[in-house]
Amino acid sequence: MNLKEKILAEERVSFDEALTLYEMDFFELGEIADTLRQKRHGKKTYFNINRHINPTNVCADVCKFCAYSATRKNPNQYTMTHDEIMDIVKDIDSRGAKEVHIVSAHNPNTGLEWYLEIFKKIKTAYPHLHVKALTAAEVDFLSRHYGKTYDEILDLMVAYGVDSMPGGGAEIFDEKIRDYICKGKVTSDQWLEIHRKWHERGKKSNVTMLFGHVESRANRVDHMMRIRELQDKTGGFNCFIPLVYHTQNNYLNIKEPITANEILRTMAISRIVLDNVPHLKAYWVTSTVNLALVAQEFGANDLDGTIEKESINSAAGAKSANGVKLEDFTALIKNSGFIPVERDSVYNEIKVW
Ligand code: V47
Repeated sequence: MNLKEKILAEERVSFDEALTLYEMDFFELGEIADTLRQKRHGKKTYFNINRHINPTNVCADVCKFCAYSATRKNPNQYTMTHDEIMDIVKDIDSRGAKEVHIVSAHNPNTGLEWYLEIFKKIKTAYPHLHVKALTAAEVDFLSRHYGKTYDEILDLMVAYGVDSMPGGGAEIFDEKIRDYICKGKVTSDQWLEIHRKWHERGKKSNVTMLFGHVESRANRVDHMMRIRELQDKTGGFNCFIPLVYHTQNNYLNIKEPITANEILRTMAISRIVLDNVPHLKAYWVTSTVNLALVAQEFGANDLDGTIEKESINSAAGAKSANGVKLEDFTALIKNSGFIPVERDSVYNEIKVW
């Protein structure tokens, strides 16, 4: 059996095999990933009506790739009050949002309650809204800063109403690359440990990979392998999200952005390697809407959502600051030959548009 036949027979690929997929004919690779996608999801492309809120950009950590943190190239510090956050939530709830995705920088000045109380306030006023909040990087920061164990922070998250964890902060698991791009932040083992513990609480999460900077193809495949290994044990990851690195306003100083060809290959390979993670998200914020639409034919079955406002990636040059209108989003998916299916945060289908 050659590698293509092996994948189509749904046999698992090794690290070396996954790496050789980067050398495969571009369209053949896309076709294999598309076949696997269609076996699981047909022509359905999932999205949700969501809003990202980034309540503070004041950060105790220093990641070279980040343009959002106020302590680096962005001198404009801000920290929202809970009332300001609740005003945003009120507005999006009135317009049909189902999920609020809350991720902050690592602000040492707010107190732990500022981070947690907001979830209780949202769940009390809007119990039907799904709160996706606190990356493993934030969990690690809060644990270090407030002298609590990961278990204690995760239990507090459950108690205060966090429904699921986003996949941010994973970056690239390879320790050497990680040391170079985000030294001092949550380590790879700690990131995976936090998600394992979250899954052990019966909760779901996502997992990202930041690529297109200084990492190699082997580093990407290694990242996927570590996810696959944990997923075999817990089954708690809903979705894998490869985030395309944006080059502006940060200290990595990458002159040549990654090519569309390499992005699509990486999407396709993640569909093949991550045979135990059901959903693959083409996060249009980092890939552009156009490429995300093409990625639907390279294994992706989820386009995130309307987002409305986004601060982290747009600070680094992504054209995502104001989201996409729902009518435009669904029309784009339809016109590209796929079926737009609105989902909730844990992939129950809400409406076929
Ligand atoms: O972890 C930071 C990335 C992430 C840059 O779980 C950058 O559903 C590109 O994790 N270029 C935050 N990316 C966003 C995130 C996310 C987004 C959408 C959905 C979900 C989910 C999670 O943004 C960070 C970091 O990897 N990031 N700087 C940059 N210059």
